[in-house]
Amino acid sequence: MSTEIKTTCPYCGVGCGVIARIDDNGTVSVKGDADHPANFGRLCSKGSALAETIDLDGRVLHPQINGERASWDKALDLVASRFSQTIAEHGPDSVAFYVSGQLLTEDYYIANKLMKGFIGSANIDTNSRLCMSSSVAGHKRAFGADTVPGTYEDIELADLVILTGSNLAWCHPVIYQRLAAAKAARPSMKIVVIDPRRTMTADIADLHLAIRPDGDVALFMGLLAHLAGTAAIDQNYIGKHTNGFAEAFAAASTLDIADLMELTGLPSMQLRQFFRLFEETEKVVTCYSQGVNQSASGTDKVNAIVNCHLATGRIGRPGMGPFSLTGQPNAMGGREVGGLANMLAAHMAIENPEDCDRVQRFWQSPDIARKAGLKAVDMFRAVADGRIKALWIMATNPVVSMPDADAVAAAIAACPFVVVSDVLQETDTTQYAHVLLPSLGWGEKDGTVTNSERRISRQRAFLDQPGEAKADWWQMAEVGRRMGFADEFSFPSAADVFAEHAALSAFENDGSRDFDIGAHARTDAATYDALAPFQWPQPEHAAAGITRFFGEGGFFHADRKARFIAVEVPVSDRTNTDFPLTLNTGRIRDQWHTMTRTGKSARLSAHIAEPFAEIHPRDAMEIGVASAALVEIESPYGTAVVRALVTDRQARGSLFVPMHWNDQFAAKARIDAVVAPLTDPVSGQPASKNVAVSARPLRVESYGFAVSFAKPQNLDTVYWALAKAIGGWRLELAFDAAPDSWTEWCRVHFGIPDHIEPLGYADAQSGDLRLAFFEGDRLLAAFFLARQPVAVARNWAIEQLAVRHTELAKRFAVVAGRPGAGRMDPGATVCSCFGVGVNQIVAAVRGGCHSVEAVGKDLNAGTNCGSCRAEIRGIIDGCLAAAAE
Ligand SMILES: Nc1nc2c(c(=O)[nH]1)N[C@H]1C(S)=C(S)[C@@H](COP(=O)(O)OP(=O)(O)OC[C@H]3O[C@@H](n4cnc5c(=O)[nH]c(N)nc54)[C@H](O)[C@@H]3O)O[C@H]1N2
Ligand SMILES: Nc1nc2c(c(=O)[nH]1)N[C@H]1C(S)=C(S)[C@@H](COP(=O)(O)OP(=O)(O)OC[C@H]3O[C@@H](n4cnc5c(=O)[nH]c(N)nc54)[C@H](O)[C@@H]3O)O[C@H]1N2
Ligand code: SF4
Ligand SMILES: [Mo]
Repeated sequence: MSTEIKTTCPYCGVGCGVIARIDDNGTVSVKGDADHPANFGRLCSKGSALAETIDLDGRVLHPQINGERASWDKALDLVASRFSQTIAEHGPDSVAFYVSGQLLTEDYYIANKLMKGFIGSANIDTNSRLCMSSSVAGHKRAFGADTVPGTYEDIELADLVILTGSNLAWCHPVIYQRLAAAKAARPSMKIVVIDPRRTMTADIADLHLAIRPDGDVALFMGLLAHLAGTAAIDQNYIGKHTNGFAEAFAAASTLDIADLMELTGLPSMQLRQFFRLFEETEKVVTCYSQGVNQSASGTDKVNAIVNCHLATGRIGRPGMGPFSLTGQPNAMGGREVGGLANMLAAHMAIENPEDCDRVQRFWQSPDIARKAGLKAVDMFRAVADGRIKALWIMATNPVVSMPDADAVAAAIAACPFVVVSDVLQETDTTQYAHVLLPSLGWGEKDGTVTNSERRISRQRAFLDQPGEAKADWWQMAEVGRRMGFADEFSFPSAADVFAEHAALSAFENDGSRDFDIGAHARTDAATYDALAPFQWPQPEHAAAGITRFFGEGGFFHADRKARFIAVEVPVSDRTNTDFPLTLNTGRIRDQWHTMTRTGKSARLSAHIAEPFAEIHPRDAMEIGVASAALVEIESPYGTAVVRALVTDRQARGSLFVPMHWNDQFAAKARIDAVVAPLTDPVSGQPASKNVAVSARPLRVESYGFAVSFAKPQNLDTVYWALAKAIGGWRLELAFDAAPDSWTEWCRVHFGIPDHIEPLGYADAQSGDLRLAFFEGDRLLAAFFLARQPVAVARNWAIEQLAVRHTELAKRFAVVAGRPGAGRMDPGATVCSCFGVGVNQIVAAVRGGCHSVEAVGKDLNAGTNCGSCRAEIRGIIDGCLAAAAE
């Protein structure tokens, strides 16, 4: 017997349906939900590994005050009284909430209601400021509301899909799979990828435009000017449904082809090819993500794109439209409840007094915020300079993810009262909490999320609630009650919160507000339980179905027309030659943000196990960093140390570093410590993709690699990076001086008992040293040291943690650091579902498997979630090209 529960993946904004299956013995496994309209059964590597991340290791299970266990009553009373007291003494703007697009809609609704309606301040902002706020601002300028017009189906129906500032293959893998399948079925479909880097996504592109950082506004201005002179322009749509075309066109036509080449860094041939493709293809969808949003010109980028769709009337019809891909599972739900400091609730505007009155009437609240609160970067500045004296951080890890992260850490450390609600005991942020509240995590909590295509799905609990952990909405509601608003925050369950949220969306809504889910205003426990995924809008009495906006106009400005925005080319402020390089930051396939969940999975950690900087071969040569050496990256704000990954996928003059690593997993790889707190002037979103930095090699005396059964403790070397491995941990190291005894060093950090003597090998001349500690036939730790980056077969070494070493010869093989005869080193993991390494794939290709399918037949690689198929194709192409030379 087993139970199956339908729920939604807690990672990216694709919002895939997941079926969790619990066996009688309590074992949980997950698979894709074939009935869910976002994924139709597909999952990516992260979704497939969900069951590996739900253990209670490292969880916070009881409330704590100053590090001491406390009861919920005591903790909540303290939070309520400190917030009330601070407000009484210093006014409502002296407190703040910093929340997250990973909260469920119900959590988010309560947080926003408490701050805006009852505390009476708009000082609630969210990590969506770092993620979606430029899209929100761009939508509001163009459409009069924060509306995503299209659906995922449009991406499949299009004849041209433009992906700009999106690494879809790694960040929205199931949309990528849907796109790849559509193209395979209909090869005439064209894909254009616009990204300074040649990413895995670029591998399915017919055209890759390696644009200069922040060249996007110019590119789409050029496109608008080009379209204006062609039959693609839709005068009828422009005339009937829009304003401001003449001004936008005039602004766009100031650039000639030479300007465009200069500003975008693209050859004229490619520019013309791109312009012509857009001109000649009616069904075009432009998907964009953080390469667009996270920029000092992010809002203008959004509007430059939207302008081209409005000018051609290619919006809101099947296969057509601009498409902002949301990052977090509930980025959209957060926008619906008004979780940003400059929004109100249910897509109503904080700057509109009628909206404020309406929300206040609905909430029957004593007060309502009537002006925007502080946006994330400004909020933490206000914490730093003492204007904000009480702060509640929920479901986000700002010490890792905020720009100028060291200053953010210092601000939080100095704040008189800090509450953190998280699922983990130890994160870079929880260490600063005066009150740490244990939250329920995925699988334990109930609520809803909205994905990129406006589809609302249930997350359902299928696990027992661990320890004393409680839902985030409950924590906030309890504090609201204790601050004196008992009636307004008495919600028996998440279903009641959802029903109130739905009712507010329909309240006095005559169709002038896009967000209306009035059909669900009477949701009760039973209907909530059974709620099937649905797309909004769904006003009362409206039937569920595929929904699109704006095909026939109907925008949300007062005149019901859209606005063209006359964007201008951003001025570059790169004058400081001390920081000549551009730092671009982003994501890798198998880690999620600050690694608090994906970092628990050995399988996911095997894909890329340490922080790195992609660097162009010529830049590497000029700076003097060899491949696999360590590189130190510096800006006026901070420094980071990561591994150099020399590759011509990276453009000259830029570095790419992932945002994931933090102080729990590496010595000094919080890249946001280096990122400047520069923001887009309209949206306030940080420009995390174009940061002026310098880079230099980090000179070290020796490099190390280790595998250890026990988690390595108290690491303090110039460089270390820790990752979970099957059977234990793997550790990359570098030393700037040798300790007195390497054996002792290993004992201390790997927890090796004194009675165990290592098997060892040392070569004083080369500096090579290897130590292996066995307890009986089991390997406890193996340590490899060299003057150059250590060349040991990593995955093979990790496997030694799990096998029995009964023969002495096998133990010596560990010291030798390489497999014995007849045993291949699998190499770095490419397919995390089946644990297939690069060396195995290369061998299969040499053995005659010349397609992704053939490799799949031979090794299973790429046949489950498919997230690695682009990489497998790359390996095949690389091998075949090498063979042809
Ligand atoms: N595996 C994984 N998936 C995730 C996440 C994760 O942590 N891990 N996080 C989720 C979240 S919250 C988000 S917001 C999304 C983000 O999803 P994406 O936006 O696709 O991911 P990023 O890697 O941040 O950035 C995308 C690309 O923008 C490019 N870029 C940089 N500068 C420019 C520029 O000036 N112009 C253009 N056109 N492109 C540029 C970068 O080179 C990068 O390849 O991913 C979601 N999915
Ligand atoms: N340099 C650079 N910086 C970036 C970005 C970038 O591309 N480059 N991207 C930005 C973007 S788009 C985003 S979205 C942010 C993401 O950055 P964060 O939001 O800081 O990243 P997460 O690791 O997702 O943090 C979520 C936290 O909530 C906890 N958590 C998990 N589930 C729950 C729950 O149910 N309840 C509670 N209370 N806590 C929970 C996790 O343990 C973790 O500590 O980073 C931003 N920062
Ligand atoms: S694409 Fe992957 S991470 Fe995103 S929702 Fe689907 S399974 Fe989860
Ligand atoms: Mo994000």
